[in-house]
Amino acid sequence: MSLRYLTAGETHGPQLTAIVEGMPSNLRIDFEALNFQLLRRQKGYGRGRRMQIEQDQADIVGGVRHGQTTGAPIALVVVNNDWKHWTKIMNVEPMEGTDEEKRRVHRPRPGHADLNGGLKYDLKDLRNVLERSSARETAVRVAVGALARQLLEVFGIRIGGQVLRIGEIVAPANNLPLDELVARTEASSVRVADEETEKKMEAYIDLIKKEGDSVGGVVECIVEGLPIGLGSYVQYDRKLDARIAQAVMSINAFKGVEIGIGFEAGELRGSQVHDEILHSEETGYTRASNRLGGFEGGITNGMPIVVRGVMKPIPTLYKPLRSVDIDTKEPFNAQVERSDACAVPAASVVMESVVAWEVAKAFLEKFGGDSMEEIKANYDNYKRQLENY
Ligand code: EPS
Repeated sequence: MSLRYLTAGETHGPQLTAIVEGMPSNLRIDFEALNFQLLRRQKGYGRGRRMQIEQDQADIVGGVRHGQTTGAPIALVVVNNDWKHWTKIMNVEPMEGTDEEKRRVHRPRPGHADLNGGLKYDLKDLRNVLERSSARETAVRVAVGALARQLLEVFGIRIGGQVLRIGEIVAPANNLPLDELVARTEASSVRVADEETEKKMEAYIDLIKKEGDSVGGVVECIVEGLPIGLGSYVQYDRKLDARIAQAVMSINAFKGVEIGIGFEAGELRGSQVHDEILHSEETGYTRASNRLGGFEGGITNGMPIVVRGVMKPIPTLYKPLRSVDIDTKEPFNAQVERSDACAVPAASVVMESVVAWEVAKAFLEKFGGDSMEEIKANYDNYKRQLENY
């Protein structure tokens, strides 16, 4: 059985829930490390008031006993503190009362799922759409990704990320070792490696906020320590780079993804793009560069995976945009709602998490077994096979 998960829950409902299936038995769970990932997602300059209400924590309510996985499905819960302000509006029981009391939403916000979702599911209260399409759901996806990270860490696979752009402000290119990149971005309010850029980004977010606007950006994720051979060219849905692209595009507000040099490959010559093959006794096969971001033929080539994603500006604006009321069909200017001016630093953590998940899934497809011991034996055996190739 391959690794899979589903999530449920609304942004102002009681909790977010995930069920993760296919994790092997005997993986030791580091609860502190799990919650550290949730804390990372909550930080970031430019978040709104909601993040002051929440103190996300993932509670495991199935599949783990005495600190270790049992092989059974793992159930994860992230409670919404804000729920206590919404118990009536979001109650699962029928609710008497006026539209005003129910806080019915009938004015779709451009850029959100509101209108499309209302039409598709025939929902006259757009709250039923926005509650589920909210990026709040990424809290539990980060918890799921944190489990994947813990599995990968056992095999020396490590993940980091950085913000490369927020609106007009671009971070200078760097080629930092992963440890240093992680240390620097962890210390940064906007998850950027360069302090001067951090200040510029903060000032830019302040400006955007003052103008009642929002801003997006570009984030990068790096995965190191991978064996050659995850994913496959033999079938379209086994290409790991394609699966990572799907996962990144599934993050709320993401509009594009690239691997390695990505779109730049369309501008360059073949001789400027491909990564030359080297070999030595100690390292085995390696590459002189990593422009293809760790993939050829949808298979890892042993170089770090480098993925970038672009997040559009959050569509909930203080600045009005034109829309149409679904009751009256009359135009109106979209109303003021609480919002984040910029959630790009948080999105960087979400991207690391969804990439971790896809890599862990491909890892278990290659080395799959029901227990960590079985997987380790398969992994060691494959390593020997590579050494003798
Ligand atoms: C979100 C709107 C805001 C964000 C929320 C995502 O929430 P609210 O509507 O309660 O102000 O804070 O993000 C989170 C709650 C989170 O945990 O990231 C949206 O509309 O997508």
